[in-house]
Amino acid sequence: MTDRTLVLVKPDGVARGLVGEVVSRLEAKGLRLVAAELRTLTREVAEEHYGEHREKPFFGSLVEFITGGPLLALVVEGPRAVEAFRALAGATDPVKAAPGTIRGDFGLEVQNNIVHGSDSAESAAREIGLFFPSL
Ligand code: DAT
Ligand code: MG
Repeated sequence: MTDRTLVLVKPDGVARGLVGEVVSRLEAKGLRLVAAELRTLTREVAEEHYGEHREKPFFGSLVEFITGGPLLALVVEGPRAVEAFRALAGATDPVKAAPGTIRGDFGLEVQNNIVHGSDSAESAAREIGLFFPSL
């Protein structure tokens, strides 16, 4: 069974030149690119994407950050793609993320944690629909 997940190389990752590193790691793992687009999110799309965090104290800052520059949106597929990419990304807090993961190797701050990966099949379907409605 082939699953799909939404991956974002967030604005910090794009600005730091980590696009190649992220794509190379997920391709090396065996995940396959289905769609890719560099774009700057509108506030509306950002608030929708992070809707589950609307009541959190960091929500305003998170929306500013994610709309603050171009990001790379990817749809990738493969067996257990959601779980596979979350494992490559590492824990949300890059200081706690294991070395060898993307966040563990390249990040220091919770907000600026380089990548997003959908956290469940349901989230993946919702997020892919938001970013790539034609898929
Ligand atoms: P993840 O991106 O690992 O799925 P999440 O869904 O809990 O994590 O949070 C979404 C993003 O919000 C996360 O990538 C970084 C930011 N974030 C989470 N917790 C935070 C906190 N305590 N302070 C600041 N930013 C936070
Ligand atoms: Mg999440």
